[in-house]
Amino acid sequence: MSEAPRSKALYDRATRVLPGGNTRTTVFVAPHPLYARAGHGCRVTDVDGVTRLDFVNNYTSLIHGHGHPTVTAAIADQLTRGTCFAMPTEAEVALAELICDRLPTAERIRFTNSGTEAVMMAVKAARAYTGRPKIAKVEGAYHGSYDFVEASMAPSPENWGEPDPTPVPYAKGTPQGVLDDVVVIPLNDPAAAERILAPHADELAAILIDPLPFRAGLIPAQAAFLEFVRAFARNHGTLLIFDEVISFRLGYHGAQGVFGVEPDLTTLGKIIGGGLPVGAVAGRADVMAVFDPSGGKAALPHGGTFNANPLTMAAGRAAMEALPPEAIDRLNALGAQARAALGEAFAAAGVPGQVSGMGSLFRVHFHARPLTGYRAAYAHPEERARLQAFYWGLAERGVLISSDGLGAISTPMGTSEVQALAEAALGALRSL
Ligand code: LUH
Repeated sequence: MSEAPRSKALYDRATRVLPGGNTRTTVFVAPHPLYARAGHGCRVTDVDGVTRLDFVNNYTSLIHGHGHPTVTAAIADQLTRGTCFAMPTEAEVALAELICDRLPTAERIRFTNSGTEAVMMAVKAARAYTGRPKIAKVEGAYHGSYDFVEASMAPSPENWGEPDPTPVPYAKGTPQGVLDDVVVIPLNDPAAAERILAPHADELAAILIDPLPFRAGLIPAQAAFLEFVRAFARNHGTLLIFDEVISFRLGYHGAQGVFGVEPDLTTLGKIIGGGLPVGAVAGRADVMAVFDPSGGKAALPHGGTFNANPLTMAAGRAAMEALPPEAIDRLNALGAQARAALGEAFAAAGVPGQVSGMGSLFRVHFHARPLTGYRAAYAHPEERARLQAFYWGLAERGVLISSDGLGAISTPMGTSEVQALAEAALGALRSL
C-alpha cells in the first residue's frame, strides 16, 4: 500500500476514540483504511487528494454513485421543511407506493433504518404470524447483525460441521439458545436442505434466503433450490423470506422478478434509500398485519426514531424514479462486461482465479474451484492474502473494490470505466 499520510494521521487520531479506529467492521482494512473526503459521480477522493473509480459504492447502496443531481435536489428540498418528525409524512407514503408497485409480492411495506433492522423485523413478523421460534438460513449468507441470522455467517472448516452445517456463532458471546433456534442449510442442495429441514418443520417460522448471497460466493440460487424452499415453506406453514437488501438491484421487479419465485416477505435496504440509511420489510398483507396498531396493540410493535424519516424517503424515491427498466438493463450489461473483463485479466496474468456474480454485481476469487456454495468459495489464507494485495494494487492504480472482493456498477459508469477496471486489474494481478 502506497503512502497515504492524511489517512494514516486520521486513523491514528481515530484509534484514540473509536475501538481500532473503527465504527463499521466491514470497512476496516489493514494496515488502515483510506479516509474519504468527497465523492462525485462514480469517483471518490480520499483525504490525501487521490481520486479513484468507486466500484464499492458503499457496498452497492449507491446505485447512482455520489451526488446524483435529482437525488441531491430531493434531499435539499426536503431539508427546507425539516429532517424528521414524530409524525408520518407524505414522503413515506409515496415511497411505499412506489416500492409496492415495483415488487410483485409487496402488498404492504414498513420502513426501518438499516437492512439489519429489516431482516430482524421480518424474522419477528414470521414468528408473530406463525407462533413458531425457529428460522432456517443458508450457510455463509450475510443478513446483517441480528443474532439469529448471524449464525453460520462465517464458519470455518474447523467448526462448520460435517456433512451437514452446524449453527456456528459469528459474534463472541452469542448464547447457545440463539443457535438452538437456527437451522442452517447449504446453498443449491435441495436434497440436503430437505434432510436438514424436515425434523424442524413444525417449529420453523421462516426460511430466509438471499437469492444471490455475497459472502456465500455471490453465486445465484438455482431454480431447483428456490422451487424446493418455496414448496417446503408452503407445505409446512413456514414463511419464505427473500433478503433482497443487495439483490433487489438485479431487476426492475427485484430479484424475485428475475428468479420468478414469490416469497411471503421481502427485506430491502441500500438502494431504496438513495444513499441515506434505510431498510424495509414488505410482503403479504395478512402477514404484515402483525405490525398494524389500529385495532389496539399491534401483535408486533416496531419503533425506530428515524423510521421513514422524510429525508431518506425523498432520496429513496428520487433514486428509484431514476432507475427505470432500461437503466437496470444497462447496469446489468456493464456488470456482464466487468465480469468478463476481470476473468480475462486473471487469464492474461496467469493468476488462478475467477469472477462470480450476476446483474451489476461481481466478486473476485483467488482460486479456480467450482463455485458451488460457501464451502467451495471459502478462501484459504494464501488466497485471502492475494485478495488483500489485489485490493491495494487496484487502489494504487486508481480503482476501488471492497476489501472482500465485491464490486458494483453505478449508473454514472460506462464502458470506459469498465475498461479502466480491467486495465488496473491486469496491472495489479501481474504485480502479485
Ligand atoms: O443496512 P445493513 O448493512 O444493516 O444491511 C444488512 C444486510 C442484510 N442483508 C443483506 C443481504 C446484506 O447484504 C446486508 C448488508 N450489507 O451487505 C454488504 C456487505 C457489508 O456491508 N458487510 N456484506 C458483507 O458481507 C459485509 C460483512 O462484512 N463483515
